[in-house]
This record gives sequence, structure tokens and C-alpha cells, in this order.
Amino acid sequence: MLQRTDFYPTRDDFVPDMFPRREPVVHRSGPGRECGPLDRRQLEAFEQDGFLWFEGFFPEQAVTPFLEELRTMARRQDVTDLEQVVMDEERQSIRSVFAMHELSAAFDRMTRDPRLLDMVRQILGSEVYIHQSRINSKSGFCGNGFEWHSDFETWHSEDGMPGMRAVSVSIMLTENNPFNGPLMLIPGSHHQFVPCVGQTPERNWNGSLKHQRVGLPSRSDVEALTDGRGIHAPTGPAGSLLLFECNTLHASNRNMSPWPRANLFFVYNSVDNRLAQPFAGTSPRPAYLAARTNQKALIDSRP
Ligand code: 6CS
Ligand code: FE
Repeated sequence: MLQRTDFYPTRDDFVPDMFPRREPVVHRSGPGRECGPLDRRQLEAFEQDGFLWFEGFFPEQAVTPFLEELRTMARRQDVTDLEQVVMDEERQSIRSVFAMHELSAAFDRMTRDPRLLDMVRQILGSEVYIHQSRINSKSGFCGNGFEWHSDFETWHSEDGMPGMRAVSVSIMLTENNPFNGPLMLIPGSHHQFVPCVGQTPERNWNGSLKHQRVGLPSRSDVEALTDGRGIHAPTGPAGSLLLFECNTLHASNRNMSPWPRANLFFVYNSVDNRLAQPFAGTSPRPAYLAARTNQKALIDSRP
């Protein structure tokens, strides 16, 4: 019988105040799991802040092909008509492409890069699989932003992710600077679960991927979480890498600059945290948003 106790109640007309998370941030389990590419200082920083930033992790030329691939996709109507491709409001440019690892061999290889997998396995203390992958792209002048939210709150409510044991890896395809809508994170916000007011409509994803309307923490909760912590917006060249915990509150502004901002995202979920039924009671989301059949442990592309 799948776990049906909902330890993270949210998406209702009345919800509890925010409360401490149940799961550890860095999972220690089994001998040898302590080892991995992240040193003690990095593990402590991830535990404390809920994210880790690696400026220039990949050389820029290693990520340029993904940007070329995105530009080619944007010119193909058979691609932009796919349900997993989300256009921006004016349908002028691509906002997101989901399940990119199923559309692109290069993208699939990158999700199995041992340098990434070893860090994620070390943090989650288990084997992992891809819960969701996407490219988010904000063209110059017109790329819209994303409201403050916890990804886990959505994945728990709408995908049935039982607990907080998932990590997002984001690779910058373009320079992320203070002007082109970089990701903003609230350090330490991952320690608290923030229930959100408002029932989840059926097929919510038809609108939420363009403009999220439910699963938004209250402004007073966001303000409370920034007290003493501030907001951090990592910036750096294409090829930079951000690891962030599934429950770290994040947002991004619209892109008012003339420069594009595009990032790859892979969400690794622990094989010990496989999806149950959506806790919001809604129908499961499409596979391009939440893997349900392919939840086998990833094999890395180690030569
Ligand atoms: O619904 C989702 O899964 C997506 N929504 C947001 C705002 N971030 C996470 C994820 O890509
Ligand atoms: Fe998000």
C-alpha cells in the first residue's frame, strides 16, 4: 500500500502555518555514501543554504550546442506545437521545453554525466532517476518571470512526490547577469515547508507552466523567510552550475535586458522517494512533467 499520510498539507482553503521539514537535507545512508566529490564545506553550505553555485563548472563551448539545439527547435512548427513545449504569452518565443532528455541525445548524456550524478547521489544518499527535465528560456525584452515558489510543493501536490529527497541541477546556457532575469533563491528557506492557500484545479498544468496561480506562498511568508537571510541571485558565465534543493524558495524576474537567459534543469529524485498519487487529489500530470514509468536508477555515462 503506497504511503498516503500527507505530511505536507497544502493547496486548501485553510492551511497550517509554515513548519520544519521532516527529511534531512543531506541524506547519510550506508557506508561509502559519505564519500563523493563534495567536500565537508560544500555539504555544510548546501545543508545551510539549500543551494550550491559553481561558476564556470563547464567550459562555455560545452553548453553552446544546447543553445543551438534550442534555436533550431524554435524554428520548427512540429516542435513548437508539442504539448511539452511551452511558448511565452505572445507565442513569440519558447519559454520552456520539458523532457528535453527524451528529445535530445546530448541532453540525455548530460543528465548522466558522472560529475553531476556523483554529487547528487552523495547529497541524496541513494541512486537517483530523472523526475523532470526542462530548458527554461527568457528571450531579451520579453521573457517573463516566475513567482516565488517551492518546486517540492508543486511536485508533492500535483505529482505525488512523498518527501523532500530531490535535487535540481541547473546549467547556465547563457551568461546569467543581474539584468537578464537570473534565478533568485532565499538561502535557508528549504528548512521550512510553506503550505499555500488555494485548491488545485484539474489539469492545472495547462496554465501553471506559463503563469503559476496556485502553490504560491503568501507574501508575509516570503518576507518572513528573507528575514536575516536576504535573497541570492547567482550570476556567472554560460557553463556555470547551480544545485538547489527541491524545497528552496526561488523566483525570477522578467528579462528587461536585450540579452537572452537560458538554463537547463534536471530534477533528480531518490529511488527511495518514488511518486505516489498526487496529494492534491488531482489527476497525475503528463509524463513529460513527472516521470512515472521510467523511474529506474540512472546509469552514469562513465566511459
Ligand atoms: O510545475 C513544475 O513542475 C514546474 N514549475 C515551476 C514553477 N518550477 C518547477 C517546475 O519546472
Ligand atoms: Fe521552480
